[in-house]
Amino acid sequence: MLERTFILFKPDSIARGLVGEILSRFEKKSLKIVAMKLVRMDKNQAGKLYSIHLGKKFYDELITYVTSGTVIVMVIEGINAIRLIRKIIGATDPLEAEMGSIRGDYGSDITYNLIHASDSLETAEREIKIFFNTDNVA
Ligand code: 3AN
Repeated sequence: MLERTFILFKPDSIARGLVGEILSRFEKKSLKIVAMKLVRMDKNQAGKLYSIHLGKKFYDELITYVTSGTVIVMVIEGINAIRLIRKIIGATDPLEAEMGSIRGDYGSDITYNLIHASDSLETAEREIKIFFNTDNVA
């Protein structure tokens, strides 16, 4: 099924100059960028994005981190895009992520893990709306 998913390049992927490398892996799998922008997230947006983690012990560190610098948000489209991108990215914890995945190859810390991708169609719809006016997404 043709799906759209929400992707966020976290501050460490930008600081480390890994955006092009990561994006090219998506493009080589025939995934298409349909919307993209640079954002400095505020606490309100970060709180909405990570609302399911509210109250967990890593929550404050996660919010501080994702609001610490510029991020890139995008909508990516492709066949089975949600599962495909989660596979390309690898497990949340870089120690668990398979070599060959983005976090397996470049990640070293569970908080500073480079990139976020939606885990379901419902989540993607909710997350896209936090950052994009969906009337303007091609
Ligand atoms: P993913 O980004 O793989 O979808 P989520 O949505 O479960 O993972 O977690 C969101 C973010 O919260 C992760 N990318 C990571 O930065 C952070 N996180 C998740 N679990 C932990 C944990 N046990 N310790 C520290 N940070 C965590």
